[in-house]
Amino acid sequence: MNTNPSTCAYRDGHYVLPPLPYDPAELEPLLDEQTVLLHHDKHHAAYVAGANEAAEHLRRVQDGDLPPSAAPDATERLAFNLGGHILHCLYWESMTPEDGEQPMGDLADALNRSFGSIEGFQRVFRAVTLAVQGSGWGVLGVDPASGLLRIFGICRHHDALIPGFLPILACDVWEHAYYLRYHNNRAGYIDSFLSHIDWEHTHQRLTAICHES
Ligand code: MN3
Repeated sequence: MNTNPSTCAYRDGHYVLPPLPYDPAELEPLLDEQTVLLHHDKHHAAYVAGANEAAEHLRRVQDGDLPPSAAPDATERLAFNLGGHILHCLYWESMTPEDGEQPMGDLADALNRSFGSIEGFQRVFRAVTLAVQGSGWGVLGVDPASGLLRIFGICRHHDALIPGFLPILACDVWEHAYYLRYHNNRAGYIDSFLSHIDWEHTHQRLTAICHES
């Protein structure tokens, strides 16, 4: 599997919807098949289409086919839809049908260094993700200044991110991600997500970032 969602998300001049890395029914009991299929085939696909449309509008501004006044709106739509596309690529790769996988090696060391313990990571991730107002994400990634792992709550797909932050794990807390199964119990969904994290691929993403820098 490609460990860098940003490279699996664009091909031949267009953003593309990658296939799910597992059979959608396999994520039971974390998520039901209907939720996964709707989420991937409708919601994620719509962000891909929206990112391509916004990028095309920006090309038309460059070429003089659209007035310069169209650029700010197209840029905002690109940020929203491209943020959604990249985070959804990461989301699918953040989960595994396996239950109770544990972080190992360098990733376990980084979590311990950054949060004191795996339990410390879980405590902060749960609290931050639960508190995201409205639609958004809980994201774990690398702080480019300190090299420590940090957790941020992101509103929508692109608000409240620091420059240079490199996400390696993402939990979607838009209601479309969990409402069919968990209804208003976001905390129950987050706890289930925490026990189905694909730590092996998260480790590969961290390794890829560390080797690039
Ligand atoms: Mn979503």
